[in-house]
Amino acid sequence: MSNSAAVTPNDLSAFWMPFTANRQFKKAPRMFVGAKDMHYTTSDGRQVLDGTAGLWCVNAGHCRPKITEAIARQAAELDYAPAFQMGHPKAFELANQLVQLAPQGLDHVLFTNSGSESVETALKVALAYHRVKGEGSRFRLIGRERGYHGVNFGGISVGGIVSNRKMFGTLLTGVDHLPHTHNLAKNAFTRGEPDHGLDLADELERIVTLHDASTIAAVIVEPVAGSTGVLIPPKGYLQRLRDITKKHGILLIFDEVITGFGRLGTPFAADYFGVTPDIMVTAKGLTNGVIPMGAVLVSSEIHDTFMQGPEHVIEFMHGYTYSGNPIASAAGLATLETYKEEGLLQRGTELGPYWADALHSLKDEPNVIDVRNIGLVGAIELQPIAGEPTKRAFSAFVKAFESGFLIRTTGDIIALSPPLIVQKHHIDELVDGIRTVLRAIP
Ligand code: PXG
Repeated sequence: MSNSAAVTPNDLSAFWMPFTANRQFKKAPRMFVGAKDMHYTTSDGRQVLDGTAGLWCVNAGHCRPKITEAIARQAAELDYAPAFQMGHPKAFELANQLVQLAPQGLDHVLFTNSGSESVETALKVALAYHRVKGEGSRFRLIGRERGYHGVNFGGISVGGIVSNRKMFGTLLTGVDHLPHTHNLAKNAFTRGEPDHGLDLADELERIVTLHDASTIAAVIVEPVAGSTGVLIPPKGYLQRLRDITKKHGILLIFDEVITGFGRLGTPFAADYFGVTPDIMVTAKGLTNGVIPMGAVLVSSEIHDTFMQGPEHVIEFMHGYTYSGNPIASAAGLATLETYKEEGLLQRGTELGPYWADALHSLKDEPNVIDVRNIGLVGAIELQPIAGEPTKRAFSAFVKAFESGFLIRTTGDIIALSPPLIVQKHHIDELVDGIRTVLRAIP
């Protein structure tokens, strides 16, 4: 139906929207009714350039035929198969493809339905692994300030976003946090990895000394923190975390929900930084955001540790009704095929320098206090309005939407992560649009 009036619901009260200022939204709703490739169509018939790949997930662009057709075909052929004690071929095929794509050594896959569930799965694997190995004293989980690991209890416990944590009681016990690495005083306007802050990885040694390694199960970090505004790790930082965790028998978990599937110009951030974790958490780009699905990749050492005892006994007491759902698996396979056929996982490497130049041309625009970039991700940090944090960036978001392009804001930071099919002229359009917005807002 193309008549927008007919598809716009007139009562918005029933749907309590996620992570949304509900009352404000419902007074002036922003609705999408269609999408194709790099653009959304709004309910009033306007085209909006997608500067954020939806919510960092539509890496191949919107409504790609291979993916939509695979979903339709699968829905008609095998809609659902029980996930426990039964199988269907596409889940196995997708797991194999993921293992092929992932860094060497991550050889086994647990399927989930979201990034949040992938995080919970990874944390539970880590705790149970140590216990099965006879090291059940390793119960602590270490996250990082400004980390985002979804919204479930494990994820907000290891996460480092105060507003996502403070309302929810005691969370998980036995959690500690590394300091975040964001340092504008030393690193503002850096292209790629900043020079300062490697020593912050050594804080892990301090935490290990404080608690003793024998109590620590795992460290979880986003290789590049996305949600809190594109925080790029200092040079050598992730390798240092790898060295320290290995030394102490602590598992390293990379949350690649955003960085996975080509965001940095390599299949995973682990490839970009040349650092392989023990567990890798993914979702979003796995199915191009089209069908909810996540995947957790684990090392053979972890997997094989569980595969003992009587064979009729379930080795790991965990899973979801929709783990490896047939339609999600079909979407995942078609998505990986699209990435491969079009070379999308390498686009960030090819276009990276152009992207960086375009973003950094905003350096001298009003209120810009930092520009940072890596792969096809970027952030423009704005000076907050005194006494009204987040207001300036939110005005930019609304103004941008009205002007025909979608950006994402977090705090007073504009975050950008276009679909990987983005062309140079889209980048110019996006950056020029942001320039105009920055000049127009207070
Ligand atoms: N880990 C990371 C690193 C994420 O970025 C999750 C876990 C949770 O995924 P689910 O699928 O449960 O939402 C995420 C999600 C934003 C934004 O604008 C980021 C996310 C979700 C929505 C908005 O920064 N990341």
